Amino acid sequence: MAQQAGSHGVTRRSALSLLAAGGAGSLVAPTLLAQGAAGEDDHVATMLGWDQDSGQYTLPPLPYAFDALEPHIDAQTMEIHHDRHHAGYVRGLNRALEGLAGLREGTVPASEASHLSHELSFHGGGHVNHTLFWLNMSPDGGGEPGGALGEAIARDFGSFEKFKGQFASASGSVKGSGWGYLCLEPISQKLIVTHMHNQEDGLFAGLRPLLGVDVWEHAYYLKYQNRRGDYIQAFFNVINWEHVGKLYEWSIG
Ligand code: MN3
Repeated sequence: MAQQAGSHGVTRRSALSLLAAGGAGSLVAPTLLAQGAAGEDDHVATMLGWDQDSGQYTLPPLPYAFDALEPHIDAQTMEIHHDRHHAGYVRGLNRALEGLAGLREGTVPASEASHLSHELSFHGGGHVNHTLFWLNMSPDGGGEPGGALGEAIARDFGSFEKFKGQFASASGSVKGSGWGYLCLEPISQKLIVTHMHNQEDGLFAGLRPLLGVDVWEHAYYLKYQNRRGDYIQAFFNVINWEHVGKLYEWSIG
């Protein structure tokens, strides 16, 4: 497994490089940074696999075994999804950052700027989305959230069941590849459910993502084939509400 975050004092800067990516990087990173603001910057870098020595992002280890979410999410899907797909986003992110550095230094032609910006947004989004996704799940997950998040869901959706229906519907109706998301809208301080396409678009700036479900086919096809709805229902059995609740509390600050 790749090494984890090294030296101290760079974590905010490294997370901010994702912020600069735009797209989902600009959505998930503030939620992670909210924790940094509480004085735990090192943890932010660890979560995102920042390695100061190499100056690159590394693939954060899965916080549980590949088969830990069986029977809801199968081990083979988890292994391919984490070790190949997520690893590919990390490689793409590092490649884009390297290319952009070359652009600044004049070793990469200016005509590459648009392509590199898209690559940074796409792969940076992929990296932060998946980092959050693994933490959104747990072998001890499922059930319903308590605490402040449980109260906010009841307040903003009417009930947990109504939230669940909206989340399943938003996630199930992504056309092509994308994500379903439960977010905090920071101006009104209300929870909303929405979805985004691919790794980056579809959410307006400032939303704080709390819970995401990956509905790219690679996330479920081996076990569920075309039955995306069954996969989404199974996802509810592994949601780590404790972690989602912490993100909510950091986000409302
Ligand atoms: Mn995925």
